Amino acid sequence: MVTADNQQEGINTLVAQSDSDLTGAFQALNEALTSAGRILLSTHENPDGDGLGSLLAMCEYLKSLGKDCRALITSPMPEPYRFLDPHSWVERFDATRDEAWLAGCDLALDFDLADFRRLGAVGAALKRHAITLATIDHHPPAAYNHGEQEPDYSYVVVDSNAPAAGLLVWRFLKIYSQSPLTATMAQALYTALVTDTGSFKYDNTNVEAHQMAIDLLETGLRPYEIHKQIFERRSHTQIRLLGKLLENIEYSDDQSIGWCVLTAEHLAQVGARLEDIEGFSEFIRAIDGVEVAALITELTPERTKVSLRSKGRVSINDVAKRLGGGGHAFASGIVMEKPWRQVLELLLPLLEAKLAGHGKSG
Ligand SMILES: [Mn+2]
Repeated sequence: MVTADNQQEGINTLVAQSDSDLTGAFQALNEALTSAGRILLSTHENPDGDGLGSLLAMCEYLKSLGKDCRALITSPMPEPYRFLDPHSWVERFDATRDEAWLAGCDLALDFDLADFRRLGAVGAALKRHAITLATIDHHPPAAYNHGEQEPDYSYVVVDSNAPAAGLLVWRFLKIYSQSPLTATMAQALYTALVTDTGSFKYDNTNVEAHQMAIDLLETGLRPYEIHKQIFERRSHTQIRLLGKLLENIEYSDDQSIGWCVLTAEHLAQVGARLEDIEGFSEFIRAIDGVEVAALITELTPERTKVSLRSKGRVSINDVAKRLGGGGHAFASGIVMEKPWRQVLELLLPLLEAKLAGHGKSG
């Protein structure tokens, strides 16, 4: 159901709840984009294929409409996704250079965000200048961390059944774009889709994911060319880090929980960076008998990142939320301001309790 709260206080908020009828929300967003002159696009810190693919497809569309549109993110552009951005539209936000431009925006549209804090410096600047906010997302509302600092969104397009935010962008473009998808748009959207569905493997893969794939392939897109760019570019550093992971996987007594701690020292020993860890938590989940996988990464002595993955018997985003994070039912994350040992002590009992409540064997 689409509910419109736009009668209240002049706020035009449209929220779709757990189904895919986004007609009203899309329409409101389309009107906002059409009337805006200057539009900022962004996505979360450490952006992934979904955030960047969604953003770049929309960026190309808006530029084709003649909009003064820029893509500013709080993190550097990750190397594996540079091929999506032949014109280098994605820029790392630089307050000195960009704040004056940002202050003149009519609208800021973010993708795949879930938590406003994940906009980093871009979000802080948007708040300073009270820019009108819009989001296209597929995180379940329960995963949202509405801190006190969370600003009001004027346009909300959220469908938690969508396997990727990019699927919502694809739907939007199929309705409103007057021209067919270009090769670069199709490539960006396909990347969003394959990264968030684990190449059509994960539980979120549905009929529409495949319908979208058909539509994108009909533009002439070559899936393997994209697959190679994203999934077959493991660096030697990454393989050495994978070695560290394999040496350090631990299990609960019944082996239903598998976890690994990668410390700053492990990373330093092989010369790896944090982005080299991408995909490792799925690797632990793939082990026979493991129901829940946790990858604990030491960011600093006082800051720890946790990636949680579930095989589907139990959801883990409630555990993530209890510790201050969030995400999808079977793929969630947390960044905690604690040393990794403390994080592990808090996390493991919560996961054990979760699995105990669902029967550990069978
Ligand atoms: Mn996503």
